Amino acid sequence: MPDATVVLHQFASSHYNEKARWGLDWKGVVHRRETHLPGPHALAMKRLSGQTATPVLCLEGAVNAGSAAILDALEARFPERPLYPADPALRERALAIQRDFDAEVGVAVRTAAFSVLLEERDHLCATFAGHRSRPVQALYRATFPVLAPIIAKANGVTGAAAVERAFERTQRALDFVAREVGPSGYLVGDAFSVADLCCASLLAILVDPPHPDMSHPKPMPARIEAFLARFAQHPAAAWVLEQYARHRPPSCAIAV
Ligand SMILES: N[C@@H](CCC(=O)N[C@@H](CS)C(=O)NCC(=O)O)C(=O)O
Repeated sequence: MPDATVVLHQFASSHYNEKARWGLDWKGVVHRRETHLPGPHALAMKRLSGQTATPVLCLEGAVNAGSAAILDALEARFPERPLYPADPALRERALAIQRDFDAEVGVAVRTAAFSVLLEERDHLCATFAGHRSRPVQALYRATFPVLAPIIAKANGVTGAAAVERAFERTQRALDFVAREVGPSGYLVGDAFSVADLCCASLLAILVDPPHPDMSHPKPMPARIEAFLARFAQHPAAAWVLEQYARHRPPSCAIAV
């Protein structure tokens, strides 16, 4: 696949963006990544796609906004290594799981994670701006007193009750995965599908998988270690790590 025709506009780390990266890498699609800084990204995304959220995938002239739309476009254009089950009932089940996780779980996990990340601004800056030059990182870090309340609001960190609800929803999502994974080790049918990719991506921030696209910058502050420790013993955490070990390919992104 020629490189210049596939460009992923993304945030570093970021679990919805991880869904798109995993889809591209699963399909073996060579692509370029434009990594935006949260905050300054908004204008560029709005111009490109008419909305501000990442991920956005430019694929052979078409602009696809949102992780589910991106996986759908990839599945249509690159049917090899299918992510959608062939059986219509299984496919509907897999897509329904994706819809629920996209709508609720990704949002809740993000609120839970940001409630801690906002207390660790150097770590937050390293996570989202670590790929930038030192002066840009310093500038980004310097804007945090202004940006922090905006980031908090945008990520649902609006008070103790909201954060508690987010942790509860996160816990229920982990319980769902532990309950639903069948004897095959997969959520739907007996093969890796969009359901597994979606759930593993959106829960990855809870387990720090050893993949360069998602692992926390090291060393991790004690508060981040404590956040991860909350989930470490859950069977779904082991399942997420297993999906990464067995089904998360190395990046197909080309350096520019
Ligand atoms: N439902 C969307 C959610 C995307 C989303 O919430 N993206 C976040 C990063 S995790 C974002 O770009 N937020 C900034 C914004 O919306 O301007 C998807 O599945 O892609």
